[in-house]
Amino acid sequence: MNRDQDSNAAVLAIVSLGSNLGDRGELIQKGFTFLSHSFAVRETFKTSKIWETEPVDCPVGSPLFLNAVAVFKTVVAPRFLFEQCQNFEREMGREQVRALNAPRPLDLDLIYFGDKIISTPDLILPHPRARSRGFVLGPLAELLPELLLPGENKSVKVLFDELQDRMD
Ligand code: PH2
Ligand code: MG
Ligand code: MG
Repeated sequence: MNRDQDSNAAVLAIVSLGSNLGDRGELIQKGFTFLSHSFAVRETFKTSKIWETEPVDCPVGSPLFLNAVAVFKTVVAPRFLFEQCQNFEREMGREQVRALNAPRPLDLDLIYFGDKIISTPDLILPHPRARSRGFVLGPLAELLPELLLPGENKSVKVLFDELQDRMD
């Protein structure tokens, strides 16, 4: 598989990080280091604060998550980024066969890759649930409040604020 994109222009990528098993803070930090060292074009790597969040659509009794978002420019191809993230999740101890949304040491989800729209069985871009998940939108709104996800006419900040209002 090709590591690089066809064009050599850097593209903005967004990865959401989540952990609710093991040393969550250390795992998120390891995720940041992995992403910045493996894919980011120099000096274009930003991270949100780390948020502690309630599990959403997880098995009853699941532990709280730590979540964060990383935003960076990259010249690698989206599928390469996706597959490397999956390999790193496994390196951090994630089980291959697991129950839906079971607790995990580290989850790295590719949320956005420039204006790319991809629809394959294992990789959909932009991430289909990003626009309805506070644990993605909140950290992302810190970094890119005005961003419009492809196919969406409300900014990340507006989507997050609306989600918060529905929770009240
Ligand atoms: N990830 C999920 C399902 N539910 N809930 C929170 N709070 N944080 C997550 O990262 C998360 C979730 C699927 O990967
Ligand atoms: Mg996930
Ligand atoms: Mg995932």
